[in-house]
Amino acid sequence: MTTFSEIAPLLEGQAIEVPSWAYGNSGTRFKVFGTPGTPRTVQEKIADAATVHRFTGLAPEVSLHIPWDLVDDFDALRSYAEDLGVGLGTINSNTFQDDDYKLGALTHTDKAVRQKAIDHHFACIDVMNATGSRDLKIWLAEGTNYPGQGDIRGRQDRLAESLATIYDRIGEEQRLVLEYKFFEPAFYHTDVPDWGTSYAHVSALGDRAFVCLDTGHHAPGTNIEFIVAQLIRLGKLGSFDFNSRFYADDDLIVGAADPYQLFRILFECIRGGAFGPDSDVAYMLDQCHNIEKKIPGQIRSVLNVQEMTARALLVDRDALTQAQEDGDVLLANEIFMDAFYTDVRADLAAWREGRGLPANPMRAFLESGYQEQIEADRIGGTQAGWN
Ligand code: LRH
Ligand code: MN
Ligand code: MN
Repeated sequence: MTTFSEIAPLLEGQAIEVPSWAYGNSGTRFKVFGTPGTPRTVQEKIADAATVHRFTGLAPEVSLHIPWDLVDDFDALRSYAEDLGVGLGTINSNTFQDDDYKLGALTHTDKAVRQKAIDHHFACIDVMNATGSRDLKIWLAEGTNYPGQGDIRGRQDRLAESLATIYDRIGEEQRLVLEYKFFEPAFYHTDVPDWGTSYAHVSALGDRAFVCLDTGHHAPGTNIEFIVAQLIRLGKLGSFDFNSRFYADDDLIVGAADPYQLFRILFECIRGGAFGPDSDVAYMLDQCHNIEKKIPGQIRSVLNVQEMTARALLVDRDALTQAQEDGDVLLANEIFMDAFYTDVRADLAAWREGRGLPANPMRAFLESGYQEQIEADRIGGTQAGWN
């Protein structure tokens, strides 16, 4: 049996990147509820993200979405973030909120529209150069709603060409990560619906292109940890967008719907060498907090990832391998489940205290007065959100 003290050093340095948009208002197509204290500016979103890091020690980078987080001076934004103790992480492009992209962006039949979308990615790379970001994350809201509406094959060919043009522009130390999603907003076909399509494109691009796996972007019942294992095996797992879902792309708090699935995913990361200082995989959240307070929602999220990581590290891998090789089905499953059922919360609390962090980050935040302060200060102006 592996003990907590044996795995504790491996938790050191765990980093979960948080999305700027988690701090802004969001909602469904039915209603966006405003939350008191919601940031009005990118700077306020970063300040809130830095607060999550201050209380948990787990979230040293904030991911930006362009143009939601567009500012005049990204060098200044970087210094602002660094002064608050966080860095600027992945830059997410956005080709889903412009009328020109109604029928496609990187896949559009009109070369001028494709070039506009490519230019947007070039602008994102300029942002990355100023912020010091490593990853350009591309998610494409492209596809068709009706059979016959578009030439599926032609769209793939144009996509490959557009991606190659963008990839040519990224720097030696930078990476392109391509996210897939099986439906929505397109409902008949999506141009990058699954990991295989993303893998085909990033493999054609080169060594600095990888797949981004968003946990909410699969059909119900999909074995996501299998995809994780396969992508790690192929050397093409670039990043995660963590969230949880009951039905579709719900973007709920990671680990809320199915902590066991999160455990299984993290186990495959650990097993595959994609966890720890030698791994380049970016662990990011991609979530929205429609009805709950955003900062506590993010604190809960990063703690959920930490907790399931600790449990996944507790799997006695030697014993597991032995049981697997012996063909002992029930023992292998028992070893796996023993780790999953281990309550690590008290150990983690003590471990945090040993590092000068609050034993209970959620309670410490609620008692800190930060929420009351932002609710009092951030009155007026337009609240930032999914705009
Ligand atoms: C698409 C997505 C993608 C976007 C984010 C806001 O559903 O997961 O990562 O950038 O949501
Ligand atoms: Mn995502
Ligand atoms: Mn999504």
